[in-house]
Amino acid sequence: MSIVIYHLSILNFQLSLINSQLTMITSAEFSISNTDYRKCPTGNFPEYAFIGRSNVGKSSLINMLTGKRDLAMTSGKPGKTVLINHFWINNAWYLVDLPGYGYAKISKKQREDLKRIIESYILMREQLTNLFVLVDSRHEPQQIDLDFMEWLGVSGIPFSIVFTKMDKQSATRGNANVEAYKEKLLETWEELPPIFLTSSETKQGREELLGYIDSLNQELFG
Ligand SMILES: Nc1nc2c(ncn2[C@@H]2O[C@H](COP(=O)(O)OP(=O)(O)OP(=O)(O)O)[C@@H](O)[C@H]2O)c(=O)[nH]1
Ligand SMILES: [Mg+2]
Repeated sequence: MSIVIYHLSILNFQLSLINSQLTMITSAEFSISNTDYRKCPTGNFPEYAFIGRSNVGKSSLINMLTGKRDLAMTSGKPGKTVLINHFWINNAWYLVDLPGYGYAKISKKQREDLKRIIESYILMREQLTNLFVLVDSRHEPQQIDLDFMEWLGVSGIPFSIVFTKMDKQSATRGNANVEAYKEKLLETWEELPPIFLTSSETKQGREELLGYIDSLNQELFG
């Protein structure tokens, strides 16, 4: 009996090793910054892009996922990322840091330029496999995010929702906010997209997000 249990636990250990290897990031390098999706990297590699309001934590999340503190540029001030930034992961796929939307303190022209850059990338970039829409877990649903997700739905863009900054409040409060958000979404959506709860400070959600990307890669590569 004890031998069987011993063997089972070895098997379990090996399985968990395979699992953690699958979701491991072995290399992450900055590739290129662009304002035009047509100048983004060539080749048919899957891309996973991060979008959301300015300052929500897109660049920090990319650094947390890759384990590289300074890979994507972050800032306490909103409006830091103004280009489409590609990061080459495991010599096989890209993470893409996009500019934020909804930042009020820029000119109308700058806002329109950013909107055009973001929208054309999302609508036209064939390699875009999944878009992660980030929302701050501390706030009530914001109309600008709900409208953006509505636009994604109408445009047929596959997306997931990532709640950020979970460390900035108690787990009870954070989970309650996420539940309230889901209820709000269900007023207009028949089904909820995949949802992830994250913190770039505590690395909460890292395994889940990487595991999800991995499962989509597996679907593509077999
Ligand atoms: N406590 C905490 N702070 C975070 C987290 N994620 C981001 N921040 C902070 O939030 C601020 C904005 O983070 P960024 O990653 O630059 O946000 P962004 O969405 O890329 O912003 P833009 O590029 O301006 O659109 C920075 O001061 C980060 O340190 C988190 O999970 N927890
Ligand atoms: Mg940024």
